[in-house]
Parts: sequence; C-alpha cells; structure tokens
Amino acid sequence: MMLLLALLLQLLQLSPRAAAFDPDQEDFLSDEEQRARNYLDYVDAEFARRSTAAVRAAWDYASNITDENLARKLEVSAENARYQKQQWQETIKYHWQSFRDADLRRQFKKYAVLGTAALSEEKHDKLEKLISEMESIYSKAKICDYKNSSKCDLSLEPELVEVLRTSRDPGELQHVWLEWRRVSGEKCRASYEHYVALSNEAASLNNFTDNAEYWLTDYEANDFPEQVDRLWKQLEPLYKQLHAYVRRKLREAYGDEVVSARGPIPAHLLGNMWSQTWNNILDITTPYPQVEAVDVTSQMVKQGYKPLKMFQLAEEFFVSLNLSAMPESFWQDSILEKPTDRDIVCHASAWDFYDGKDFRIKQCTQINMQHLFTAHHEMGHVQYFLQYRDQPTVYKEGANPGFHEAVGDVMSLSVSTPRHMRELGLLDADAVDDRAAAVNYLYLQGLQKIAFLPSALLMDVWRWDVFKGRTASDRYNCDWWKLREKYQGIEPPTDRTEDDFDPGAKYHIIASVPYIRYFVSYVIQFQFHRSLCQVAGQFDPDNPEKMPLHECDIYQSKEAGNLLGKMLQMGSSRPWTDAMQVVTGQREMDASGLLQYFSPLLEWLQQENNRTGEYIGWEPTTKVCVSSREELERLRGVETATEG
Ligand code: X95
Ligand code: ZN
Repeated sequence: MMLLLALLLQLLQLSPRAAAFDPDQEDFLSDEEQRARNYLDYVDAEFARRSTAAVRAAWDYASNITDENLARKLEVSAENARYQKQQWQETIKYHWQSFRDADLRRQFKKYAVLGTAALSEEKHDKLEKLISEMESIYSKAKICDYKNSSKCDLSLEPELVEVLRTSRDPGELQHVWLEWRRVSGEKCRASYEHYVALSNEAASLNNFTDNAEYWLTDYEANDFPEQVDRLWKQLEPLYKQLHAYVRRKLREAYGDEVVSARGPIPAHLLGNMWSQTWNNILDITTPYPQVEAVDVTSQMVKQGYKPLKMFQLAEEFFVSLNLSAMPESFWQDSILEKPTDRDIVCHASAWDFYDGKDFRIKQCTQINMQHLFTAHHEMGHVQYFLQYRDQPTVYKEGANPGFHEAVGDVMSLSVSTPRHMRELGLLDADAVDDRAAAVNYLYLQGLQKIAFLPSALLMDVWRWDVFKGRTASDRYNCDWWKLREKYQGIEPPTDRTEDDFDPGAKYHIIASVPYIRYFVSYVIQFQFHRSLCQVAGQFDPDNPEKMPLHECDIYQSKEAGNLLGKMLQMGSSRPWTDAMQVVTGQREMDASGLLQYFSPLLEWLQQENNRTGEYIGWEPTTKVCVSSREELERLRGVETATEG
C-alpha cells in the first residue's frame, strides 16, 4: 500500500523546474519544441487544405485548357503564395536547427524553404503564366500531314507519336520531326528565357546560387551531379555497344546515304520524337527476326484491349503483391482517354489531391505496349500516394524524385517478361523460349532502358548549364545539340540554328519538370528489382545464372510487396539512403543492378559488333548549328529547307 502511495505522490509531484519559467536552455527548448509541434499540426492541416485547392485548380486547367480555368488556377496559386510567404515569417522564428527532435527539425527544414512564393506577387504570377502558356502551346500545337498538306490537325498525341512509331519513310519522319519543333519549341523560346530568369531569381531569394542548386536539394547530397556522372561512366560502354549495333541495322534499313557507318545516328530514325526510347524500331533492328517479337501491341489490338482494361491489369499486379487497390473515386474521376470535345494536356500524369482520398491519372491512352507500361508507370505514382497517405503533408513525396519514377517501372520489369506476357495471353503459349528469344527480349528492354540513360541525363545537364549561366540564351540550341552528340551520339536530320529551340519540344522542359529523376529511376529500379526478386525467391545472388535477373517476375509475391510497401510508406520522412536501405540493404545508387540484368545482352552485342567489325562510338557530326537561319544561308549558300 505504502509503495502505491509513494508512487502516487511521485507522479503527482510536479517537478519544480517545469512549473516556473526555467532559464535553463534544456527546458526552454523542450517548451519551444512542444509549441513547435503544435504549430506544425496547424500548419500541416492548412498546407493540406491549400494543396487540395491548388491541385483541383491545376487539374481543371490540365483537363480543360481554357482562359477561365487558367485564370482560376493562377488565382489559387497566387493566394497560396501570399499565405505561404506570411506563414514562412512565423516558421523561421523557431530555433528549429537546434531542436533535439530530428523529425521536428526535418519538417521545419522543409517548411523553411519558401520556393517560388519568395518572388513578388507580380513575378510569381508572371512565372506561373509563362509555364502555363508554354504548356498550352505544347498541348495545342498541330502540324500538317506529310503527304496531304491540307490536312493540318495532327497533334503530338496520338497522331505524331504514331507516325514516329510506324513510319519507315525518312522523308516523312524528317517532316514530322522538323514541323513539331517549329510549332512547339520554337514558339516557346522567348518565354523560356524569361522563365529561366524568374526561376533563378526565386532560387536566389531562397539563398540558393541558382535554380539548379534548388532542384538538387531533393537529393540531399552536395555532390549529386558527380554521383550521376560516375554512374554514367559505368553505363556508357554498354550504351555504346547498343548504339553501334542499332546504327548498323538502321544503315542496312535506310542505306549509307541516310545513316553513316561511323557518325552519330540521325535523331528522326529512332522511333521516338525525342530519340529517348528506341523500342519502336524493334522490328527493323531485332537480333533474331525469325523469332516472334515480344511486342504485344498487335495482340492487344486483336484482343480488343481498352484503356480501362490496361489500368485494371496494372491495379491487379499491385494487389497481387498485397499492395493497395485504387479507391473507387480513382475510376470515376481519372481521365484515361483523350476527350474529343476540348483541349487537354495529353502528357500522361498522376495526381495526388493531398486529402487522403482523391487520387487520379490523366492519360490519352493508346492501345499499344508502350502505353501499357505508361499505365503501370502512372499507377506506380498513385501506389506511392496511397502508401504514404498518412504521412504529414510535407512528407507526401518520394524519398527522392527518382524513387517516385521507379515504382511503376519496377512492376513493368516483371510484367514485360515473356513468361508474364504468356500468362496474360498476349504471347503464344508455345512461343520458343531459347537463347534467341532471350536475346530478343533483353534487346527490346535495352532499347527502352539503355537507350534512355544518356537522353535523360543530358535533359538536366543542359538545364543545369542554363540555370548556372554556362549556357547563355544565344547558345540554347547549339549547346543542346553538342550535348546530344556528346552523350547520345545522335545528330539532327538537318542543320540547326538559334532561331530553333529544340529543347522546348520536350514536355518536361516547357512544363518545368526536372528530369534527372528519370536517370536516377533507371538505375535504382534495377537495384529494387534485384532485391525484390531475391525476396520473392526468383533470384539467387550466389548463383545468378540459375534464374537470370531478366526472367524474374515478382507477380503475387506478398513478401516482395510488403518489403516495397515498407519503403513507400516512409514518403520523404527519412533521407532517401535510409529508404533505399529498407529494400536493398544498400545506402547508395549502384549501376550493378542494371549491368547484371543486361550482362547477357552486353555479351551478345560485343560478339556481334566484333563479328561485323563495327566502329564503337561516333565521329563528329557533319551537321552544323549556327546563330541564325541567315547565317546558315550564308554558310550553305542555299535557301534552308524551312518547311511549311
Ligand atoms: C510522369 O513522370 C510524367 C509526368 C506535373 C508534374 C505534370 C510531373 C510528369 C509530370 C507532369 O509521370 N506518352 N509523364 C507520354 C507518357 C508520359 C509519362 O514523362 C513521362 C510520364 O515522357 O519523358 C513509361 C513511359 C515509363 C514513360 C520514364 C519518361 N514519361 C517521358 C518515362 C517511363 C516513362 C517519360 N519511365
Ligand atoms: Zn513519372
């Protein structure tokens, strides 16, 4: 009894120190930390509410491009910027750098960066207007048909993407490639210059040297460009082998006049408007043509696939891993097909409305294999939203942006296997499964994953140069082509000038969406794939030949799903090295996953390139890039072939 009494007295006794104001730093901080936590609860709820409003307005504009919806989007954004600026004055009063609670410090650290709201109201509004208008130009741009010059209603999606995918006429490919750049990039050059200046001004108001440094804070490393460059050095030899082989096959298809033996590859022949993935030229470059191609597009069309079915397949894959199904509202509110009655931003994207309930995808879905993987890619974003839905709003993002880009692609690494495609009934059950088939499959994967790496890297190397002032506006286009040649070994179909603005022909550039996240994703997705395959009992690191990594399919592995889910639930609450460690046991990016996955292909490519005596790498381009079209005429002495 006495003990209980004593205990009770102990509990009731208020330590004298806590009662009165204590000059002792310790308690003063613990009081401030307690106040800070209450403050954060309020700020978090307000941040969520305002984010929901901003995302709704942005969704309404992206899914119906009208002046009225733009005005509404700008109004909500301006109001939020005013609020953020005012709230920020309050936030920085806390001595958060010296808080003992690491989580409290981390949340304050994120709230302490004001972003573009640091600009004056007028400049913030101008910056938002510039980006929205470039997005509108890009989304509404149309060109005339190559053969029928009176048919002038061809959009990027689906018409021009389809031409790049299917046409084998270099003249038509050149026309579409040039005209798309004339009606999109070229129209955005002036706005882009102003966008760069305002983005850099906002960055410096946040005490960053420039917008490149601001963008890189997402990776919480002071040497991230160097980390990325080290990875590229490891991956470049594999890329050069693929590049040499593809150049030979294209030369066989189009002739020496169109494709040289030792020079860069002409950009318009690679099956993609930006030469970033080459899977659409599988049919004219495949290693073993007699073996059935693993491009399931024709089967999808034959079996009457609809966009909804493609997304239901993706959802079923996630559910098979014991991850989350899409909420009912996802199926009601998403846009999975291009509407016919209005202009929308067709570039596919996934949307978190920050209310824990509303998650959507907007995609102008086409019935082909590429779009089946895009559906998985976008649903990977939504899965991440669902997994971190209970985090504080400020942590509702990827561990770093590359993680967010990797989730869906990790699923596609399993879905795209011939075995999984056979299970889906998209590949003949009796399709041969020998070495030739394995090489063909790995080659198709290489056309998407290996080809993509230098293209993704240079997208932000160019922008880091621009934001840092290393590339002045009168060098935008020619520096772009220097990087395209240096990293990718491609050249434009015709000479270019600074009257062109080819970077602006790519959505992410005009929409101010960073791109290094995709390079990061293409490295770490193979680290995740390797670890999840191990957990799923589909890969043995001590005996990799037994079950080659490229044959692994984690479908229905709850162990793999639970492990991945554990990482996704963290959001950005911990540094990405901690998140990476949860799944892979590693704390850094590592090219060995990708290299291990593709090692059989590298071996085959080296043999093949040796056999044909292929020149590995490329000699300088014979195309020029000069300051203007007038300058080009002087140089070439002839009327430049400006189309249209
Ligand atoms: C994405 O990452 C982007 C949207 C606001 C913020 C608005 C961010 C980025 C965004 C938009 O989801 N047919 N879209 C076009 C498909 C576009 C899909 O940019 C994207 C995606 O085009 O450079 C499958 C398909 C796997 C594409 C990496 C890069 N995708 C691109 C890419 C993929 C990809 C690719 N993996
Ligand atoms: Zn993405």
